[in-house]
Amino acid sequence: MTMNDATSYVPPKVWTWNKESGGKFAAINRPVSGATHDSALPVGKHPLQLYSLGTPNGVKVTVLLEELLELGFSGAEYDAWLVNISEGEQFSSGFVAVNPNSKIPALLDCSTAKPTRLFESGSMMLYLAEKFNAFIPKDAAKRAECMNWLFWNIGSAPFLGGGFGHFYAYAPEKWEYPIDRYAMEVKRQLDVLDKHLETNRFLCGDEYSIADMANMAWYGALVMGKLYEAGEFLSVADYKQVIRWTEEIQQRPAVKRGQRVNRVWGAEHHQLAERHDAADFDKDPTEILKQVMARKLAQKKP
Ligand SMILES: N[C@@H](CCC(=O)N[C@@H](CS)C(=O)NCC(=O)O)C(=O)O
Repeated sequence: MTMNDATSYVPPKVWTWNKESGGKFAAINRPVSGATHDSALPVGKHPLQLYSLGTPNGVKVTVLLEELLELGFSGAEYDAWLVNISEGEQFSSGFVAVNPNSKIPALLDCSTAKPTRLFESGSMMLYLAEKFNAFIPKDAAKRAECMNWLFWNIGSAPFLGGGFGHFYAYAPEKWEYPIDRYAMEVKRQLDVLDKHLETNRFLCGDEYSIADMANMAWYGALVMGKLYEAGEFLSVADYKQVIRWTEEIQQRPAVKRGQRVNRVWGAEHHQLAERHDAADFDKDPTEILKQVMARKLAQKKP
């Protein structure tokens, strides 16, 4: 049966895992959690150890870390280790100990008496913003608004990524029903942002905050045509305020740097497989990727 016979599919009484679902991530999808293999995570010299990949959820955190460093917080120095999710590296015993949910990003704060583990990008952003008291409004009403837009992002982006992106770009076939359903929802979300940004420079007024960083990683990338090659399909040019907001934030040096970290696809000068030092941004990205791959290969050898 091809999936376009979907109308003839009758779900069994009890779902069982008897075949791969197909599509880009089928080989790593499992209906159970936990580690698939024993492997410790590498630990570098900095207070913060990030295990991630340059997807929108990863970029939220690397942009925030680069913004904190730009403000001069040396406690935000970090090692960003590459986690190759299509190779199943998020299922190593070391990774699962930091994030039992096996998804990037995962973060360890080694500056606390006992290292503090963090999973979920929103949790990390709030933790870091509170730790350094930066990029989060001090005024209670504005802070509440910042939380509104941060949590809006955590709730909404899965419809963009797991819903629209999955069916438009990654599913083994194109099906009209899910593409229609999620295109409608994503356009509605863009409209929510667009209307709010008509009267607000940033998501919580004049203050650039973690709410902007979280949403930029998803909706900014989308309107720049950098997600799922869906700019034209979703008529992103219609969302003029989202574009105005994106263009302003994209000028920030920390945003430019943060978007490169743990990115191993696209134009070479936009990549940086791992970041262990501020000077890494000036190094040859191909050379860094080669070194990272060689280390991973050596680790796998018995
Ligand atoms: N709600 C999570 C979502 C994280 C997430 O979905 N990460 C994806 C990459 S963007 C992942 O690691 N996928 C690997 C997998 O599903 O096995 C967060 O915001 O941190």
